[in-house]
Amino acid sequence: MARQERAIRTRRAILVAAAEVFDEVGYEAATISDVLKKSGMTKGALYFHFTSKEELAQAVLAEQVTSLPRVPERELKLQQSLDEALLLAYLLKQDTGDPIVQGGVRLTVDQGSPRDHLNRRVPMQAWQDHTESLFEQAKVKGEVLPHADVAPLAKLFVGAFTGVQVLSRIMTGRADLAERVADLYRHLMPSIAVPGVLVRLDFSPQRGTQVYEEAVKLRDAEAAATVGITD
Ligand code: XVR
Repeated sequence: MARQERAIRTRRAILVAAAEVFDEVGYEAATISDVLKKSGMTKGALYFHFTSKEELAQAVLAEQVTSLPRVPERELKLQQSLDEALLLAYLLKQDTGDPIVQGGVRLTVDQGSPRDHLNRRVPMQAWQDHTESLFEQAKVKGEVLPHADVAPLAKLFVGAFTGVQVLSRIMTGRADLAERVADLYRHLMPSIAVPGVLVRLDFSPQRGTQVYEEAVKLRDAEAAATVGITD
């Protein structure tokens, strides 16, 4: 058990270091030796977990969506979606952010070369599926206008989030990302939410910080509970 725990931590440390390197220099320029230097791990440890730079990048891409801590259940599913978007904006911020989310997003939006063999569809498909499922739950609960079709809407939201993220990154180093995301929801929600729900949604961009704290508390509580069961 202790050894397994150690292996998990080592893998994590390598992955975080790789994500940081990818975020700093991009996929092409990144090298395994940068990752070794940053992580402080040995070559043997790295190659035990990952056999190539490509495998490291694919792992960072895969964990992008799961790195987002779960937002506590909201009474309104559409608020939950907005809170997730604000949480993601928070995690993408330069100083407070999450390296896997940041590195993963850079790998996803950098066009790269077809020869790099990275499958950037993996995280995008996961975001689309996740968003669609949340919208579907909102629909079942009667929050969504009857004519609204949740599958194309989910694609629209993922695409729009990506767009404002790229723009905010270029223009302000993501300093205004939370505002841009709140704006996006403020403008799209009226064509999705039924009026009674629309008036109850809280679009304030500052929610991100508070949502982050709540999500981390929830994750820690769940982790403590799991340890309690297996010990
Ligand atoms: O799916 C997403 C949310 O449901 C809000 C719409 C966010 C999708 C983020 C996609 C990611 C990849 C590149 O962000 C990028 O800029 C949480």
